[in-house]
Amino acid sequence: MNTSLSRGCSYSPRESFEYTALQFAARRGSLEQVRYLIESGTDLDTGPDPALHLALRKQNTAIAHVLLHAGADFEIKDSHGDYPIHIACTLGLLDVVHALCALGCSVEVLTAKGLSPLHLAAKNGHIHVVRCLCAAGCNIDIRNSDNIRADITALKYGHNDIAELLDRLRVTGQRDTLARQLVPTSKPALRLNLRLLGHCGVGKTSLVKSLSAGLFGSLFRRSSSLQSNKSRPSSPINTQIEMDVTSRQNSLSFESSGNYQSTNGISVQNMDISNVGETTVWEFSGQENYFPIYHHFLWPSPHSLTLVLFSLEDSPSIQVQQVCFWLNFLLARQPADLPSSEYGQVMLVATHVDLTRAVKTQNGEWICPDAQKTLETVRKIIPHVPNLMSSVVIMDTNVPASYPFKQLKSTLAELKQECLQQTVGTWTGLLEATLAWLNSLQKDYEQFPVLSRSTFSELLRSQVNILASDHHIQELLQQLHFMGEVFCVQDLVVVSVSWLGGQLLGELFSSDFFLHARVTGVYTSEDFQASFNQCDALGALDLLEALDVCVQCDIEGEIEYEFPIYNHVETLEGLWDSEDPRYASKGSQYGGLRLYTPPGTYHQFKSIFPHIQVELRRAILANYSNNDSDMDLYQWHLGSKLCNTELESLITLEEDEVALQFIEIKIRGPNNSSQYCFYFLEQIMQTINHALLRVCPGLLIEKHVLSPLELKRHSEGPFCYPSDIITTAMLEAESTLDVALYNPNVDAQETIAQLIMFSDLDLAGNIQWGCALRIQDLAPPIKLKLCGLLDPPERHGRDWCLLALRLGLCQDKIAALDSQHSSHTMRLLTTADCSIGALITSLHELDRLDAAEVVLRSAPIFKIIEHVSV
Ligand SMILES: Nc1nc2c(ncn2[C@@H]2O[C@H](COP(=O)(O)OP(=O)(O)O)[C@@H](O)[C@H]2O)c(=O)[nH]1
Ligand SMILES: [Mg+2]
Repeated sequence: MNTSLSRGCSYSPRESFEYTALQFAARRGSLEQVRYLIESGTDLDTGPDPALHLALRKQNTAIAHVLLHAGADFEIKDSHGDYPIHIACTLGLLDVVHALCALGCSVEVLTAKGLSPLHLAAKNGHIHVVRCLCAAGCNIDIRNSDNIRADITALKYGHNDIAELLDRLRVTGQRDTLARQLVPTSKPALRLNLRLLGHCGVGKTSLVKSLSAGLFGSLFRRSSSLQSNKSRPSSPINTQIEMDVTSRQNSLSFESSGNYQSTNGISVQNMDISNVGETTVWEFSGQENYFPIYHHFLWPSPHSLTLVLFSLEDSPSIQVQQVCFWLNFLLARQPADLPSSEYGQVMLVATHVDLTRAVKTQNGEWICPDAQKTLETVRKIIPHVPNLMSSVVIMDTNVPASYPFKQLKSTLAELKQECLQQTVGTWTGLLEATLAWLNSLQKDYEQFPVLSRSTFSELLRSQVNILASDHHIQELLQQLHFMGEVFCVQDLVVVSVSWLGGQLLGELFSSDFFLHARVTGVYTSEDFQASFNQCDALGALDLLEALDVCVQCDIEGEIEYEFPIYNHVETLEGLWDSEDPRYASKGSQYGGLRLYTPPGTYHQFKSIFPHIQVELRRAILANYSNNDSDMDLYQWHLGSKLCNTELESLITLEEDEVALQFIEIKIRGPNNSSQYCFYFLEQIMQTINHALLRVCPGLLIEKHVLSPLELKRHSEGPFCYPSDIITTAMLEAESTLDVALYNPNVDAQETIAQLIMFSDLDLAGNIQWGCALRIQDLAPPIKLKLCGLLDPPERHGRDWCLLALRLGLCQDKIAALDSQHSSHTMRLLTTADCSIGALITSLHELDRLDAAEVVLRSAPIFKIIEHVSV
């Protein structure tokens, strides 16, 4: 350090010329340098103004933390006579005050001017700091050298809230009790979540009722159920039907016929199950209308048991289809890259066994090999469901206290035992007090149990614990959310989850409401109030917007809400006019994609498409606010048309002959618009991906490419190149740009440049082809699927281990992948340094065509390396 230079430019020589390098760095805010100096063993506390004090005066809190962590002395004064706690309290540096208190710093020392930390915080209006000091046990009656208490100081400076806080603590004498509430105890805060999924009529509600019924109730339940059996909507008893997956491939009917009362929305109940304890039970209706909101409630939780119910009255193929649907649905809604311990358990439950020819053993266990067979078939089709239990519970859901219910309860009890350890030390008195308080809060907000986070905090502080910091409250809300006691979304806290799932969403997504909803799906708040008068419309609309169900649009000064789920406007003719002169010339551009879910997964897009429409609308609104008002979006039932000056695109949800759903995206532009088209398509894909990530981060998506030649000719049913064909061809070609694929519809070849780049070879420089990308670029769901295939030992040893050898990993590295706690394949895929092309080749060489196909179908075809905005 050039001392003469710093002396020359320093305005107060007393403060600078004797500084060490650490003091300079701390003052200037060079975190890296501070770290380096600490590592090199420099003295931390050189005075008279130590580095810690200097960093704090400049509010360089990150540096202050590093210094404290490194052991800087926090009980020394600087040249002004201040301790670090004084500076932090004056400036309101809550994190630092917190850290100092945690380190046991004395909080009652006076400054040279005779002020205590509490006085400094009170004088400067830092209520968060005041709370922190009080929680840390600081004497609230402490007086300054003029014999004045801090609450009086606060009043003098106009900080009435602080004065009130201190006053209340003093008057009630509860300070110590409240402070103790904030400290975690050694108790676990564990509430299991039991989730029930399954088609309508499989017995979810009955199971929940039986679970909660006592012995007396159970006798009554049996007799009531006997009368209702005949009304169950189902196919005839026929377990003899052959597994016929082709003819009834997609007979996944979500109808709830029959005259039993199907559950609306999500029914949420808190139950105290014997031998298990408090459990939140979530029944998800099997009615399709409700599926678009389930992702909000199916987050991965290690403390959950998810039951997938199916009825043994249905044919085996229907059983398998339904179970596969629900497992895929669940997998799609959870991020795919968590350690398996984060997902909770999944178990199949076969119901209606009393209506089959199955028999019971002496202890009441049903013997029904068909149920186990369903599970085995499902495991073959979806081998990558984390924590899917290897046995099925077989039951008559209407007989509580029977053997299968004991089985279910003991599974829950075991899960609880496993989770206890992880949650030990998370219970606080604050949580306990809040749980007790929630009842009265729900009563106060009975009409509309939704609060903003700030109102919740305010009430909690005034009615439960005035010392709770923002951080305490945030943590508390998270705990309550995972327990199912409240539901937090964005800035809102719903304090009655059963109201949210049953009354609000149950009603608004019911088929009855759909039937009478506005065809356009567009409501003003008055319209909405008129069709839904159970609660305040504006409040409900805010909540629905936070749940991504609707988008608020400002149409020339009038506020309207667009609900794509209600939109039942039919497709207009002429939306994609083949005669439009702009797109009829020889040089006009056409291109498009189809998004599929992998073979064997059905019906996954329907509940997601409205979210894509919400996201498209938001993208347009964002563009409007950027003054780029050339964008236009028109939406109808399961379709959207997005236009950008000269370009047009059509985004629709379609179904093919075998009822396979896919999303189709078509783009067109006039002469010389290839680059624009390419980036426009990319932009739309980003918007769609955004919705997909939000709703179903675990869904595996395949991108197939539509024939540009046929799109341009407006052929009916243009040829669509499957992604695996494209990737295989790219892998085999000398150079990717040489790839040309055969289109049987027109008996001609189309080149990769035509398929991907709107024939513009200049774009090649902005693209990196899929096979050359690293395996880390594979989406998490692909990796999870590969884990399902490659983790289990294989007869000829062709598993993750041989793959690792092929990919060139040395013995040491392979040994390092071996761990009991997570998937070997996942570790291999996150650590190995190889390209996607090399992975496919290795899998082929190993003769693991199953795994190779997964990668071929779902790996990205290309990635853009240079973004251009259009
Ligand atoms: N015989 C018999 N009937 C059942 C069983 N489970 C449900 N049911 C009947 O099937 C109908 C639909 O049941 P419910 O629990 O409401 O189905 P959910 O739509 O899955 O909630 C009701 O009439 C039930 O009594 C079962 O295991 N055996
Ligand atoms: Mg039900």
